[in-house]
Amino acid sequence: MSNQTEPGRLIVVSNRLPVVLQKRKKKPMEYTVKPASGGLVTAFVPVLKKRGGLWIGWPGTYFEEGVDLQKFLRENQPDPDYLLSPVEITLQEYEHYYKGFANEVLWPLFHNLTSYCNFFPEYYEAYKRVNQRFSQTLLEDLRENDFVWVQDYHLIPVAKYLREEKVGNSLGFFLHIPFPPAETFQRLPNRSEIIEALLAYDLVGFQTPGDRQNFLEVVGLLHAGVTISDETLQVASIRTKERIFRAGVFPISIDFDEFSEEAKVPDVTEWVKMIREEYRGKTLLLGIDRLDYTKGIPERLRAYRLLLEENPELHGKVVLFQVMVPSRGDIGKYANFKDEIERLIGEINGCFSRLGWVPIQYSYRSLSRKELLAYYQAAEIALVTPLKDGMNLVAKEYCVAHNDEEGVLILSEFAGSICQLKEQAILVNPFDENSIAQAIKKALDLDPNEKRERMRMLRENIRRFDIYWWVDTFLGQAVPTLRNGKDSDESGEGDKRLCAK
Ligand code: GDG
Repeated sequence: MSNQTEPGRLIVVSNRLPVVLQKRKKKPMEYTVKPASGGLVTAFVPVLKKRGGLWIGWPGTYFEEGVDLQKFLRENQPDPDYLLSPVEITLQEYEHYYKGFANEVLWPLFHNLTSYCNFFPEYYEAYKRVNQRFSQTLLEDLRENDFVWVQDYHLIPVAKYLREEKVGNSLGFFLHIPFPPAETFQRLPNRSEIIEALLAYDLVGFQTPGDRQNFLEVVGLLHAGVTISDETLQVASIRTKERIFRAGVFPISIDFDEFSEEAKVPDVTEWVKMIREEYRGKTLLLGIDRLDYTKGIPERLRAYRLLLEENPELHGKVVLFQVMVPSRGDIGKYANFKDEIERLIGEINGCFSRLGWVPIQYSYRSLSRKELLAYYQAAEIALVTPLKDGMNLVAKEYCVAHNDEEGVLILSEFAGSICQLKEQAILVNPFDENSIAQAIKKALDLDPNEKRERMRMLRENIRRFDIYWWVDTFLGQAVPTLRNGKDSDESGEGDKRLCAK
C-alpha cells in the first residue's frame, strides 16, 4: 500500500466495471472498450473526475492466458481522469461466485424467497476466493486517505479481507437489495461470517429503514452486548464489543434532470406519438421488468385476467404491454420461469382476444433507451408490483418521464421505493390478485385533477432525493471532504423523514 498523505480519493468497488469490453471478432486477444451507462456510473463519475480515484470490478470478460487486461485498460480507459482496475475471474469461478453464491443464495434469500436458494458449499468457497481477489487488486493501488465504497451483495467480504491486511482506511458498503428479516437470514449456512464481514465496514448503507432494522436485529442476535444509538436518525451508531460502526438509510434514485430532459427529445416524442396512435382508444398499462421471480410478473398477469373477468366493459378498452428483459437465463429457475409466464400470456390472450384487440402485448428483449422513455410516457398506468425489491428504479423513471404530470403509478407494498412514494402511488399487495385488479380499476377511474396532483408530488419527491443526493449524503456521512457539492446533511442527523416507518 502506498503511504502518501495527499487528499483522499474515492475508490468504487463493484461487480462490474463501468465499461463494456468486447472481444474483436476474429481477432483473439483484442478488445474494444466503451463507457457503460446507468445510475451508478452517472453518480460516481463526477466525484471520480473531481477527486481522482479508481474503479475496481470485473471487466465482463473471462481471464485469457497471455492477455494483460490491467495494461490494456490503463492504456484505453475512455475517461483519463480516473483509473480502472480489472479483477480477473475464470469461467468456473463466475459459475460459482456470481451465478452460484450471489444469485442462487444471497439474491433469493435477501428477497425472502428461500425456496429458490441452492446452498452448495462450493459456491461459498468461490465467493470468498473472488472477494479475496477483489481486495488484493484494491491493495495494489490503495493510498492512506482513500475512501473505499463497496457496492452490493456480490462483494460483502471485501472489507474483512482488507482489515486482515491491517488496512485502516474508512470503508463503506451499500446494499442495493433488501436485507431480510432475522428468521430468513438465519437460514444462511454462512450467516455468522456474512454478518462479521459487514461489521468490518465503517458505514453500511441500506435502501429503507426496514432493511436497516432487519440488519440490526440480526447483529443483536449474533452478537451479545450490542448497543445502538437512536434508530430514528438517518445514520445510527452501533457499538459491539470489538468496534463501533454506523448503519444508515440512503434510498437510491436516478438523475432526475437528465432523465426528464431525455424524455423531451424529438426522437422520443416521435415514438410517443406512434405508440399512442397504435393504441388509440385504449388505455395503455405498462409493466417493465428484468425477467426475475422477484418481480411478481405471473401474479400481475393473473390480476389482469381477474380484472378482465370481472369487468367485461373493459374488453377492447385496455391493453397491457409487458416487457421482460432477458436476465440470468443460464440459471435453471429463470428459464422455467419464462416458460410459465409465456404460457400464462398465451392463455389470457387465447381466452379474451377478439377482432382488433389483444389484451396483452409482450416483448422479451431490452428496449432501447428511447423506446423505454417513450413507453413510460405513452402509458397511462404503470404496474410496478414486485414481490420484493430493494428500491425499484422503474417506478421512479416512470414518474420522471411524465413531464406532462399525467400517469398513475401502481406500486407494490414490498418495493423499497414505497418508503418515499407511498402517499401518491396506488399501493397493492403483490401476492393478492384482487388487490392489484382493484388498484387498476381505481387508477382507470381516478379524477384527472387528483391524478395530476399525485404525479406532481411524486416527481417533486424524486427530484429532491435524486442520485446526486444519494452519493452526496452517503459520502457526507462517510467522509465529508469527498462530497460532490449538492445539499446534504453534515449534522449526522440526516433526514428523519427517510427513517419514518
Ligand atoms: C438493483 C435492485 C435497485 C429495464 N428494462 C429496460 C431497461 N431497464 C432499466 C430500467 C432501470 C433498471 O433497468 C432496472 O432497475 P431496478 O431498480 O429494477 O434494478 P435491478 O437491476 O434489479 O437492481 C433494485 C437497484 O439495484 C438500484 O439500487 O433499485 O431494487 O434489485 O434503470 O430503466 N433499460 C432499457 N431497456 C429496457 O428494456 N434500456
